[in-house]
Amino acid sequence: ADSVEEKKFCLTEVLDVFKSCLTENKEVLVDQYVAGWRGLVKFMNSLGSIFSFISKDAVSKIQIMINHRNGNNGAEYVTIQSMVKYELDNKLVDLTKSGNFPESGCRTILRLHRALRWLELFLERLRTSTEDGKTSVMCADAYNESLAHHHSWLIRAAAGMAFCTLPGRSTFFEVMNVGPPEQVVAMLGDALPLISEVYQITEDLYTEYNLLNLP
Ligand code: 1PW
Repeated sequence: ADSVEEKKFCLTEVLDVFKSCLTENKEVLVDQYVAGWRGLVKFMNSLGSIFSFISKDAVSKIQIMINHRNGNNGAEYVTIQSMVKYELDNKLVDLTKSGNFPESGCRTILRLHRALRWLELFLERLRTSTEDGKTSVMCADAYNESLAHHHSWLIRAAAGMAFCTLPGRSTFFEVMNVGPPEQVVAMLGDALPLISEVYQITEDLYTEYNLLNLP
């Protein structure tokens, strides 16, 4: 492992990566988006082995996107916007039924995009929670409001069990390794608008091209 890997985990850095996703003309950079997700996976893994089942799928989606970037057409995958255009122009996306392109960038990013909404809702609940707030409930509420709509009952059940194992608010804040609670709250207040902007831009793009229900 290199020194970056060994450095102690800090959620501020992860959220900073998401901040750097946006270009001047508000396009979303795939490398930064994927790097943000790598950080989140690291965070999830630090929450215990039951969360590694959740992060496993994120890891495989991250790998698919890295493969696209490293492939012959990697330059087409610099931003989510260029990716969407490229894959649609070249008919590289399963639009109505799955089968031909299980690893299209469009469907892969859509899965991460939906999960990002969960993260956004969860962090917003954490930010506005009181000292006696339960992280498991905040996490489950955020999930039920977003990602759960796209998951089978089996995954929903497993996710529900994972949430129950989340540590209490103060331990959870410690794992984030940002500093005292006031600092966590300030950091979240700082990072959330940017995450939400990245989410909204992707959402608008996918709406425009009618990609929100890709199989
Ligand atoms: C406490 C930190 C919270 C971070 C939230 C991010 C976690 C997102 C991963 C959820 C994955 C659950 C198990 C996998 C389910 C897949 O079937 C599903 N993938 C996602 C990312 O929702 C859909 O992908 P698929 O099966 O259509 O390829």
